[in-house]
Order: sequence, then structure tokens, then C-alpha cells
Amino acid sequence: MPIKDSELILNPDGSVYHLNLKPEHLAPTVILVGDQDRVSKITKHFDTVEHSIQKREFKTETGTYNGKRISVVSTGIGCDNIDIVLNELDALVNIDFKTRTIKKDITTLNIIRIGTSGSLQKEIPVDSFAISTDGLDFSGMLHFYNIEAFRSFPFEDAFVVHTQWNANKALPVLISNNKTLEKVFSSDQTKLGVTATASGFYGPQGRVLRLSTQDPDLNDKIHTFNFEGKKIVNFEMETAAIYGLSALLGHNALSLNAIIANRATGEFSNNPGKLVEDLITYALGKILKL
Ligand code: R1P
Repeated sequence: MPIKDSELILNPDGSVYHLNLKPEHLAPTVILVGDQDRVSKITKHFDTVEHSIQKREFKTETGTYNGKRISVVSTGIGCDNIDIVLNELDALVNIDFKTRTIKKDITTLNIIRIGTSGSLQKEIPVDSFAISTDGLDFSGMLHFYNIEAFRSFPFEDAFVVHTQWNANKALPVLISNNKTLEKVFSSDQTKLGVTATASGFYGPQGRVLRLSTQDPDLNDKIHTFNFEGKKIVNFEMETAAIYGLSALLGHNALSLNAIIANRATGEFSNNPGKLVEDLITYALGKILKL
């Protein structure tokens, strides 16, 4: 049965609804960034850019870097946007837009996030690079899918007990990265740990300006949690959703984090722009090994 027009929405030119891309515009290696202005900070290193398009916060440039074809896509902020980006990226490779049917042979994308993030541990200092071994979703988005087979229930259960997680909030969901990608991107320049993915920037990450939070001790509890040696090292807003949807759709995903703030020490990087530049250079070097 063809997927209905209302479910797989295509623009009049045949491109997918939000990303505005046609299948031929997407490379099998995809770099995701939050900020649309970060796209050109990556593609300025490319040999050539063959396609460039933007709709809302979703900007894509596809080209080659040292001969390797790569697409760079901005997601904007948050797990709701990741739901759009991951589903549309997958549709571009795994759904035939003419017949609106799922292809017989499924294509696996390599998806690398290059993001900024705040550390929760003193030993992950400002200006370091952290690789997310797992994403711990606090946003609730993944509960709308059949994610059970990919969850790590013992970690999640221990976390809920340790934090006395409020039952009005969505249950946290822990999803692992792709271990092959983790090996390729790890080095003595990177630190490994669990990334917590929040549903907001202020209250959901324990930041208090004028509003108090439901649990003022939550960040301390997150920071002290240790499950069989696994610790939560940083907070951001996309990784767990990328890991969850990639696992469900059969794509390989890895999240790289430039640590621009340390919530444990209260520090903020003196030069976050340079740190992101350095992480981009580092990631591009490793991508050539895929
Ligand atoms: C918040 O300022 C944004 O920055 C972080 C968070 O995950 C959130 O998207 O990542 P990016 O720099 O990749 O957007």
C-alpha cells in the first residue's frame, strides 16, 4: 500500500516536506549540527559543494571532503526537530517517492552529530571533546515509538530510583551509540560517557532564572549517579533522540560534543567558536576513515 500524501508529505518539486531535499541530494554520510550557521563552518573545508538548500532551521549542504561525499544538515534545537530530521533523512533513502512504498533493500546512513554541550562532571572540563556512549532521553519523544528492544532497563530503573524521578515526567530512556563509529572517532583527545538529553534549556536542565524547578536537587543526583561504572557526563538536547530513531530505523549514529560549559564548576569556555572549529576538523579527519 502506498504511503498516503498526508503522511509522507512531498513538496511540488518532489522534495521531502521540511528538509526540502530530493533523494539525489543526500550523501550516505550525514553530519548533523544544531545551528544552521555551523553548516558552512563545516563545508568551507569541502573540495566542492554540489547542493545547498534551507527551509526554516533545516539547512543542508552536500559536497565532497577529500573525495568523500558528505551531507551536512542543521537540525535546530531539540528532540521534536530530530523526529522530523531523522524520519525525513530515512525517507530520502528508504522510501521510493514515486511509488510511495518502502524499498526492498534498506540503506544504512552513518550519522554524526557535532554539537555543543555542558559538562556535569569536573573531570570532563571546559574545552574538551566528549563522545556519547549512550543517550538518556528525558524528552519523552521516543515513547511514541516501539523503542523497548533498544532500551537499557536496568540502568533506567536504577536512575529512576536514585533520582526519585517524578512520575509526572516521561520515564528516561537509555539508548546506546554505534560501537563501530565510537571506535573510529575515539582517541586520547576524547572522553566517553552518557549524555543526558533534556526537553528544554532552562528548567529541564536545572537552570534557574526567575522560575524554580520541580526538583532543585536533580542535577546533583544526575551528577552522582553511577551504574556499573557508567556516569552521565553532559547535558544537551538532541543526542538520545538521534540514537533512538537511528536504532529503530537501522542507521549508525554517534554524537560528538564540544564541552563549552561546565555546570559542576560554573565555568564557560573563553573561546567556544575555536573549540567547535577544532571539533569539526577532528571529526572530518575521522570521517575519512569510515
Ligand atoms: C542549546 O543552546 C543548543 O545547543 C546545544 C543543545 O543541544 C541545543 O541544541 O547543541 P547545538 O550547539 O548542536 O545546537
